Amino acid sequence: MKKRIVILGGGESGWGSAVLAQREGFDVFLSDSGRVAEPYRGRLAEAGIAFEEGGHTLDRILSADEAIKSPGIPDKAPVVRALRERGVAVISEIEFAGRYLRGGRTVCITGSNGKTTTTTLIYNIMREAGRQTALGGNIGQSFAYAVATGDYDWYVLEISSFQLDGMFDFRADVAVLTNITPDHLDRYDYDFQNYIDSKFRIVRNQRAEDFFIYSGDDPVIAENLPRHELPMQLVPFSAGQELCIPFPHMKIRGLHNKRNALAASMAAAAAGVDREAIARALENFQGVEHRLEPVAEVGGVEWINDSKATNVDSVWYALQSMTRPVVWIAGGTDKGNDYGPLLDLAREKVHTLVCMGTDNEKLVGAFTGVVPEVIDTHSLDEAVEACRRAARPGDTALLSPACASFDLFRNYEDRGEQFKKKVMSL
Ligand code: UMA
Ligand code: ADP
Repeated sequence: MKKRIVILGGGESGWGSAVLAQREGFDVFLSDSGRVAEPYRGRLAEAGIAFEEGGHTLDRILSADEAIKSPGIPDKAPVVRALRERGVAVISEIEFAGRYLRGGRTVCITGSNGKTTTTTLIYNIMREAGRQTALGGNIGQSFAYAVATGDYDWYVLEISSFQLDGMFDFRADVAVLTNITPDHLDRYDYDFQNYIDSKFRIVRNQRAEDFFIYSGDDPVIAENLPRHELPMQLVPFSAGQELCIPFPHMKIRGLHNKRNALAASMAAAAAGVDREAIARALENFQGVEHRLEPVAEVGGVEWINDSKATNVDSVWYALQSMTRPVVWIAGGTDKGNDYGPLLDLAREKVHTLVCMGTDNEKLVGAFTGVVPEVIDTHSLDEAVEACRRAARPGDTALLSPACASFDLFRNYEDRGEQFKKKVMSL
C-alpha cells in the first residue's frame, strides 16, 4: 500500500511539500485550519491533490504514516499534539525535501538577522560562477518545490528556526549562522535558550567534509558552540577580516553588511567557487529591497527604507551605520522589545523620533528624554509628514521600525512599499 503523507498548512510550504510528495508517489492529503489562499487553492485542485480547509479533521489526519508541518504552525497546536500522541512523526518541509536531492548539495543559512541578505548574495555568487543553483526556503519558493520541479547542483536555502525545529536527519553541506539575538520568543516559551538551541540545529549531522561558517564576533554563538570536538570544518568570520574586494567598493553599507559579505564569500569558497567570481558578484550586489534601501534625496534629506528591521538588533545596526543626523520612524506591533540596547545610539544620532503605530506608549516612554523630540503618530501619512517637517537639509529620514507591521500594514513589504510611494510623492 502507498505510504500516506499528511501535510498541515496550505501556504507556500504546504503547497511545495504536496507537489513533491505527489511526485514521489505518496498518498497525499493536505489539511488547513483556515482557508487555503490563492494561488495555492487553485493549484492544489488542478494538480488533483486531496485537501480540506476550515479545520483539521483528525479522522483523516491521524491515519498518516508521516506528517509534514508548515513552519507557521506551532508545535503546541492541538493537531500536532494529537499526531505525536498517536506516534506519527511530524517533520518539517526541509527534512522531507532533503531526502530527494539526487546528489544536489545545500548551503543553508540561518541566524536572527542577515539571512535574506546573505542568502541572496550567496545565490548571486553561485550564479556568477555558472553553477546550476536554486534559491529558496524562507525566501521565495519553498525548498520542496525547488526539489520537485528542477534539477540543481546547489540549493541555497534561507532557513528559519521554525523550519529547523522539525529537522532530524537533514544534513547541510555548508551551514551558515549569521548571529543570534532574541526574536520569536513567543514560539519558544519566552526562553532565549530554547531559541538558541533551535538555531544550532543547523549543524546537526554534519560530517568532516562539511563546513560550518559562523560569526566569530557573536558572544551568544561563542558561549553555545558545543565544547566537544565537532567533526565539520569550522570557519568563523569577523568584521576585522578583509574581503576579496575593499568593502567600500560594495554598494551596501554598515558593519553588519560587511559581516554578511564575509559569510557569503566563505560559504561560496567552501562550495568551491573561485575568488574572481566572488569578487565580481560582491561588486555588483545591489542589496535587497526593504533592508537599508535608499529611496530618494528630497530637499537635501536622504530617505531610507529599512522596513524589514522588525527587531531591536537590526535597528541597532541601522543606527550604527548612519553618518548624518537622523529623523527616525519606528513602531508597530511590539514583540516584547527591550529598547535598552538602542538608547546610546539614539542619543548620539537621532534628533527626532516619529512613532508610527496604533499603540506607541512603550516607544514614547523608552525614548522621551533620550531623544530631543518624540512625536506620536498613528498612520503612515501622518508619520511621513511629521518626518518631513522635522528633517533639515543634510539629515537622513530612516524608517527602521524595530516592530512587526501587522497593526497598520499587511506585512513588512506592504509597509516598505507604502513608505516609498509616499516619499516619492513629496
Ligand atoms: N495553518 C493551519 N493550521 C494552523 C495554523 C495555520 O493549517 O494551526 C495554515 C494557515 O491557514 C495557512 C498556512 O497554514 O493557510 C500557512 O502556513 P505558514 O504560516 O507556515 O506559511 P507558508 O505560506 O507556508 O510560508 C512558510 C513560511 N512562513 C512562516 O514561517 C510563518 C515562509 O516564511 C516561507 O517562505 C515558506 O513557508 C516557504 O518555506 C515567511 C516568514 O514570515 C517569509 N518567515 C518567518 C520570518 O522570516 O520571520 C519565520
Ligand atoms: P533576515 O532574513 O534574517 O530577517 P535580512 O537580511 O532580511 O535578515 O535583514 C533584516 C534586517 O536586519 C534589516 O533591517 C537589515 O538591515 C538588518 N541586518 C542585516 N544583516 C544583519 C546582521 N548581520 N546583523 C544585524 N542586522 C542585520
